[in-house]
Amino acid sequence: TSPSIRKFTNTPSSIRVLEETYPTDDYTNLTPSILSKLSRRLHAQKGHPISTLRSLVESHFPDFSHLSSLSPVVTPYQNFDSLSFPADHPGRAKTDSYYINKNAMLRTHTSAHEVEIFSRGIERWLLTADVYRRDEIDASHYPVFHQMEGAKIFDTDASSIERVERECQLLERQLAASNIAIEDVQHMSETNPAQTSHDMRSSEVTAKNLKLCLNSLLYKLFAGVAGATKDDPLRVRWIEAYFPFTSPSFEVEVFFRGKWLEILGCGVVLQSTLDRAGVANKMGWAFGLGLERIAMILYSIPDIRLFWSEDARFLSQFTHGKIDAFKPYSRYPPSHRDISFWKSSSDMHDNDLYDVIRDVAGDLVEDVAIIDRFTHQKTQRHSLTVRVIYRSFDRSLVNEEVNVLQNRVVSRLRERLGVEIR
Ligand code: FA5
Ligand code: MG
Repeated sequence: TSPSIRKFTNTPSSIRVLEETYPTDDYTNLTPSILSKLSRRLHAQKGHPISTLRSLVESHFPDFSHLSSLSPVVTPYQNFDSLSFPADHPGRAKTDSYYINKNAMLRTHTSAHEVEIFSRGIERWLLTADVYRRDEIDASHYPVFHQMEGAKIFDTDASSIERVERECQLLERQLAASNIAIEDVQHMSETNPAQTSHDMRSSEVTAKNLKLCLNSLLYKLFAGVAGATKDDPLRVRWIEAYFPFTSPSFEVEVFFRGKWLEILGCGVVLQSTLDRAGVANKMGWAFGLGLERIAMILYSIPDIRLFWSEDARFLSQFTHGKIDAFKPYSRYPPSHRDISFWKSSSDMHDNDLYDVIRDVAGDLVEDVAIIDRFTHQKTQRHSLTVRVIYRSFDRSLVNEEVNVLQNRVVSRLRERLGVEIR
């Protein structure tokens, strides 16, 4: 919680997370709504789209170790320092991540386990896990989601690199043109360089192998996507990216419902990560897939909240191992409510607002948009106008009920964030 929240709430002196008790401190910002998600493990729920997607990806990498039961509670060292995040990286802030206390947090990405897994001597692996981030509220963002990390490392001598190159040639031959159009980007560039400790050729071969392995997965996953044809193919593009723990780095985006949707990040593993894991003599690549984003495309699922539904009308549509387009059940009308308020201090973060709304309204909130912001000339106070859209998947919300939710949001914003309603 930001200092502004702490001032207005009484955090208990300890909290229980997955059967363990932790002391709280001024980092503690886990909310009940997030705590309730820790035991769900959608990736292990047979028949659930996230679990089927995981099986499909695992079957594409049969000679990799398949891991899926590492605890979501990690140290900031694992999540950030072991991956060379700088001390002032914004991801470390309490406004962006969920902390149990200063020394324990919920992982924000599966990369948090890279050093640990490489140091066990595993050279090719996939890890599926739930990850947690304080983020905006809309159809493709949810504070809990699932990632699948994949990594492969190998020896750096000439004959090992040649072997990786031969594998590239084989993969290139297998990748046939189809109803998917993939736009590539350079393996390396001035803004996306090889690491100083790598020679150019090894780095290029590693980046190329990474892209081919992922393209081959994308062809397999997306070949059957409804609507794509040879003449009007599904569009996929590679772009340059930046991560503190890879170089060169890339992201992949898919054109979905009129927008480019980012589905994965990846790159050549930073040598310092491998040094920390005690495998300094190897090099290789890693990727992190956003499973909900990919499943939304594959199953034609319009809203990320649906993955958390326990409604039989959602769950009964899926069979383990099969991808069938989701048949949306009747959409009920949305209701929106606006709130305008003065912030209690300038360090209140938008994510504090989103957490309070999520905590009150759960999955009945579909979207939160900040529609106006200004600073009062004389008093320098900050004002926000926020539009909250409520909608249930299961039933029509009556006005009365939306009013009750909205009143609860308003009083919670007062209590927890000290805002003054305008
Ligand atoms: C990462 O998390 C990196 N750890 C990925 C990586 C792994 C890079 C290994 C290099 C090497 P990023 O923050 O971009 O990167 O998230 C990865 C994917 O998770 C995104 O592409 C997106 O598909 C998904 N994602 C991110 N935020 C959300 C969210 N709030 N809700 C749903 N999916 C999300
Ligand atoms: Mg990204």
